[in-house]
Amino acid sequence: MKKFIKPLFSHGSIIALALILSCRFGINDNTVSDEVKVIFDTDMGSDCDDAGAMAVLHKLADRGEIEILGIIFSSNANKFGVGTCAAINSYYGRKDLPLVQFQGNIIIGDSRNFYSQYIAEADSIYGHSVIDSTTESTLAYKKLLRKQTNKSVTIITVGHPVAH
Ligand SMILES: [Ca+2]
Repeated sequence: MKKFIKPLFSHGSIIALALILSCRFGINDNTVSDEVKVIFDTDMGSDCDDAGAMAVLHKLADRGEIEILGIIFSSNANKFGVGTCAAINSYYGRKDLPLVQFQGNIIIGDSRNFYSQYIAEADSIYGHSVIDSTTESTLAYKKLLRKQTNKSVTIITVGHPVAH
């Protein structure tokens, strides 16, 4: 019988970490920049890479290296992805972080659900209130960006930003 070994990190999580680190250090030099303001775009739900990337994001915020302005759930194929984002935000003490979702008429993303429903519905454990639906993202994106100065926000995506 063949035994398959799954890689520790998926392509998505490696790309997300690279993007986060490039924000932290800048692409062309090794100098540490000031706190980076981040909007995180994710299609949380079908794979674990988005959860890993979000955990890294929250830890960087805990260290004061980034400020998370908001989380965009850019998929509508797995309705529990947004609740998983809410649970992770709550777990890391950011229950009130803006969290919005794509609500377009076309289906975007991966509908597989390996863990997201369990986590999204575990509101009694994590203390979050969003389970499978929240505010539409397009207007929220604009609202988040309007509050910031030009070129001051980094959008990190491991989701489907073209949906907006
Ligand atoms: Ca993803």
